[in-house]
Amino acid sequence: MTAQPYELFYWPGIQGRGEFIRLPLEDAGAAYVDVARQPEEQGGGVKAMFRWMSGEQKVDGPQPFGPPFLKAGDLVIAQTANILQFLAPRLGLVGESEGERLHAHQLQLTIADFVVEIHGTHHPIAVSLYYDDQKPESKRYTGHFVGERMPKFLGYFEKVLEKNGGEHMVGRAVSTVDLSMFQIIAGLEYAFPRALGALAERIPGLMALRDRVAARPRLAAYLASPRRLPFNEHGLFRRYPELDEA
Ligand SMILES: N[C@@H](CCC(=O)N[C@@H](CS)C(=O)NCC(=O)O)C(=O)O
Repeated sequence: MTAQPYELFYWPGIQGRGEFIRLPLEDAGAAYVDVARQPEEQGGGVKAMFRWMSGEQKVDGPQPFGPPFLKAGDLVIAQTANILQFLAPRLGLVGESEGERLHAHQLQLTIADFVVEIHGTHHPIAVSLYYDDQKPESKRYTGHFVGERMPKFLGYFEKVLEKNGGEHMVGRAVSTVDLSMFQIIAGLEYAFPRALGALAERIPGLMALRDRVAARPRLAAYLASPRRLPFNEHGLFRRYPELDEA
């Protein structure tokens, strides 16, 4: 653990990829500041985040391309899976062995692949365009996502969980991967209630894992607090009913 609080940099109004970092920090009761959600007068806001991304703030190493990124002491690191690989051993959220840590990272990278495809459901053509400007393409993309890719990814994660004994995605105790799986299921349930409902009986292990993670005392308190931003139509998981019918 660093002596100073961790500083998390992420867009202030959405859960997005930042949530995959908030969850382990909250679960471990770690001291952290969600910098862009702090007032500008206190060194917060989006401007503070951009100073690091533009290189205006000197970084010992590459400046982050995009959020989330984490400052731990003098170290500034980006990429969700990379940040989790750094945090997990420090927060007691991965086992000791090299194999287990590599497998946790492997799963985290697969989750990152899935996240890109989830984002594509509302932005299949260009990140720079609004959803309203790519609605027909979103509907077509989401038909394939819901019919093929979502069952393929979730079926894979279900098998991984089952093969590992059904309690945890990796190792013998809760890890950052379990927390990320919670977020994936919670997000898909928000965005695609019909499609996830139809799949639920094929992924009983993941549904139960979601409930166990949500019941962890520090996470339950976090989820009920104003620190947990509600899902909305600006983030990664968006509820557009017309897409859930795709
Ligand atoms: N692979 C990166 C993706 C980071 C990313 O796409 N961040 C988004 C917010 S969730 C962003 O604002 N990116 C800036 C951009 O793509 O221009 C990760 O997993 O952290």
